[in-house]
Amino acid sequence: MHTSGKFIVIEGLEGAGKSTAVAIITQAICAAGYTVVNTREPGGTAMAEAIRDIVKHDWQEEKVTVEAELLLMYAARAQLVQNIILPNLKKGYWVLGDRHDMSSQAYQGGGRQVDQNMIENLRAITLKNFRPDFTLYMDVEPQEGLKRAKGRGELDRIEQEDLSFFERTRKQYLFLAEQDTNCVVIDTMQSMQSVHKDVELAINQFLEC
Ligand code: Z5A
Repeated sequence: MHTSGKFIVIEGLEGAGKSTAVAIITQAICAAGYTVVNTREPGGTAMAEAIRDIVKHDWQEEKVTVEAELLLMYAARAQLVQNIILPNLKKGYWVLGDRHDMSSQAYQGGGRQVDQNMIENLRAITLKNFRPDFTLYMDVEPQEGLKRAKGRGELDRIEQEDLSFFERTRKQYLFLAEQDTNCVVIDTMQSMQSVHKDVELAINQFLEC
């Protein structure tokens, strides 16, 4: 499918500061004269939001299997890409995603240690060759990210995983970011002010290209 808008994605562990980065980038893209459509994953359509509730929910005695979690992430993504992302890109709008496929590769591939071939097959079915034009990976040490997330209130099912899960997820994120020439890593262990500056610099450099 031919698209004329750009697809930008913010990635990172919980508490990395994605929400703030989304606000800064939205403002920068609007200032450059483009219309921005914001999405989040899992979620962003009525059905995908229902899936979000399911995956974030704690089912107590019923164990959520690694396979069910993985398939639900891709089901939500299929709904969002086909109903929202691609049609808006085709109209020439820019789409700013709070998480996308890199999350599945990092959380399910790294954290849950799902076989890479299984993820590749689901990617091929769901996304074909569709990829973000630009990704900002907000890097945070898991302990610090979880501390920030806890400061905001109750932790959901995935956030309750042990530290080693988030360490594997971060390691995979860093590996993926290094392989991706369209990805910039932002160090979010700095002050909020320095993080803001780095995010602004990264988006402005992309806008100038
Ligand atoms: N998931 C998955 O497993 N597979 C997939 O394919 C996809 C997702 C798509 C979605 O949860 C969950 O689904 C997520 C991954 C999984 N689960 N986990 N665990 P979500 O969307 O509800 O949660 P999130 O994406 O992790 O959002 P978050 O916790 O809100 O993170 P954030 O947006 O990066 O954080 P924030 O709200 O911007 O900042 C958190 C707090 O930290 C806030 O009070 C800030 O003021 C503070 N903060 C931020 N930056 C700083 C700095 N630099 N210094 C000090 N304090 C700071």
